[in-house]
Amino acid sequence: MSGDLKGYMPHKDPATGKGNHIHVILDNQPYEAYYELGQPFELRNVTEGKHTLRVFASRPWHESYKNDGNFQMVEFNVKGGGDASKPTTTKDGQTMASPTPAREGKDYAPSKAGDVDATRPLLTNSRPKGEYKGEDADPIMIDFWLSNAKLQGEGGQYRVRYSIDGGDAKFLDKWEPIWLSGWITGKHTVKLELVDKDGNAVDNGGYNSTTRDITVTR
Ligand SMILES: [Cu+2]
Repeated sequence: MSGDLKGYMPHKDPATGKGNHIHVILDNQPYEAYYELGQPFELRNVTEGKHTLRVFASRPWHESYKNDGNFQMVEFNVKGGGDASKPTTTKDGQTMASPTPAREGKDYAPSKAGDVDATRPLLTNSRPKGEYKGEDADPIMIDFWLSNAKLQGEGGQYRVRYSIDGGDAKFLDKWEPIWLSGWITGKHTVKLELVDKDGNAVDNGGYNSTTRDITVTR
């Protein structure tokens, strides 16, 4: 589903905490939301090396607009960057990339740009992410951005494969969000990958396969 972006204006309604916003993705990390374009979006403590930023406009419920041109990726280099043992954050302290090495017994790879080619098929994972509470957890939306690739249901040769909690692979053959119900309380993983018609992973700098950890509470 696309939509008319004419007059699109990001803004968080203070009363509801919701509104149109831009999803901003550092490297291949979960996105952060950018609501107020009148204020700069700052990245703090970005580590040394090559990075990418990806951005696209989204709706209050986090579904991305899939219009032509509603996606940009830029690459940039940081010299003498931040402290890798601390997270990369926005100016408000939202995490854009986790610190390395271990936190909570988990190993994180340093957040660096992959060897990504902006002209090749690229799957950008958008939702789900983070914590879901109460009615927000039923259903939970899976949504992604797709560049330079057409899915099978739309006359192309690619498929998006997903699995929940390491379970059976399922396929998305249209570029549109799906909503899944029936999540039990606790932690879950959602893996999303771009594959070709034979089910082989289509790599692009490591960005086309992502696993997100989410938490469902009631
Ligand atoms: Cu969002």
